[in-house]
Amino acid sequence: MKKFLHLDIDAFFASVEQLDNPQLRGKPVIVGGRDNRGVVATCSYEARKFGVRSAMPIALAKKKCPNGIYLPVRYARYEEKSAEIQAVYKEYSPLYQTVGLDEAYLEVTHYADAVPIAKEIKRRIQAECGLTCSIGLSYNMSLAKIASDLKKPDSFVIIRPDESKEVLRGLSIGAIHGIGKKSQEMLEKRGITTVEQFWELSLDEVVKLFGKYGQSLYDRVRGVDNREIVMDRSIKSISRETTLSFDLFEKEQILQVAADLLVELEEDLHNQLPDHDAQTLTLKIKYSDFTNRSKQRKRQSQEGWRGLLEELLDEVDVTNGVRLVGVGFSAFVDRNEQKAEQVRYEQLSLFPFLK
Ligand code: TTP
Ligand code: MG
Repeated sequence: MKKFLHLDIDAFFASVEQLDNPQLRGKPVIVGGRDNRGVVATCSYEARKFGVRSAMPIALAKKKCPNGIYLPVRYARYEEKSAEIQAVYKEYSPLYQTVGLDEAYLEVTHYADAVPIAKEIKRRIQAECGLTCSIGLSYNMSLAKIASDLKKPDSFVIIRPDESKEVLRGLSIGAIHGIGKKSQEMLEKRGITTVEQFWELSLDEVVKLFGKYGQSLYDRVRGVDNREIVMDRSIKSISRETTLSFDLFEKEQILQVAADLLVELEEDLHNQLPDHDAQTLTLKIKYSDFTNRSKQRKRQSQEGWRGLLEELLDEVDVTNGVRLVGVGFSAFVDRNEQKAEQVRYEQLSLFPFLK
């Protein structure tokens, strides 16, 4: 039987704000939209007591919680924290799947006892990142997620095989991943609000209601989920650019700017995708007439980025003046996977000698 952890940071954006500004701790903090427009991205648990929720219009939140502290979203900061959190849990398993900025699944079957591992990850995220999280541990991904949600915030819940049926029986249907708001409303019209009521539907009925997702939902409400971890491939490219304070006409000067950006970009790559190498470099130029040009090339195995950057720049005309320079990386490859391939290949090529 496999083992999975699901980890979810508590009130993520709001917790980061409370971490960065101690005066906000213990207070109702609402992060989202500017002024009275827009919606709540999230809010601290203190604000949830007033009935404030994610996706609620800010204007309504202000009615429910007039003394709340309303803050704008600082996405770049949350990404930074997200990278810190990932760096911690990735140490524990090569099989992880990140979901958004603050959630992840980890397969931990290789540990004889995954309980101390879960506790250690939780403790380290608190100590090293300053954030609390909720962790669920179970024998499939769906149940691990249900477990992490069950006693949020700052919780650790295990659902063992002989417990899953009773846990599921007590849930409302919205707790099942894959049953969103619309599906909930549709089911409610049929008088179904709990998992226990959902159990009464036949497979045919569920497939009629949910089409191609029917089978997996039918299984999930019964604690069956055969999904495997899908390694994260969500970041397709990263880039850095800068608008110059005056137009540049000299390649040498433009190269200097681009080379400085390249150094920052390499740092970004290291922070955001610590286990990955980029294969492709892009150079982006915006001319003084605001037209854009970009050039992209794959790096030869051990060629330096700087040399490739010069090559790309050599191929663009700058005589009309350049107002913006950008560089980007794409086509990422996982270094560990490359190593694994190599090992596998070496083992294969050894094979004839073993015969
Ligand atoms: P969630 O994990 O759903 O929410 P949360 O971490 O704020 O609270 P908790 O897990 O304790 O219930 O989402 C993670 C972040 O994603 C959240 O901090 C803000 C953002 N988000 C939105 O921007 N809009 C939304 O509708 C939701 C649900 C989340
Ligand atoms: Mg969360």
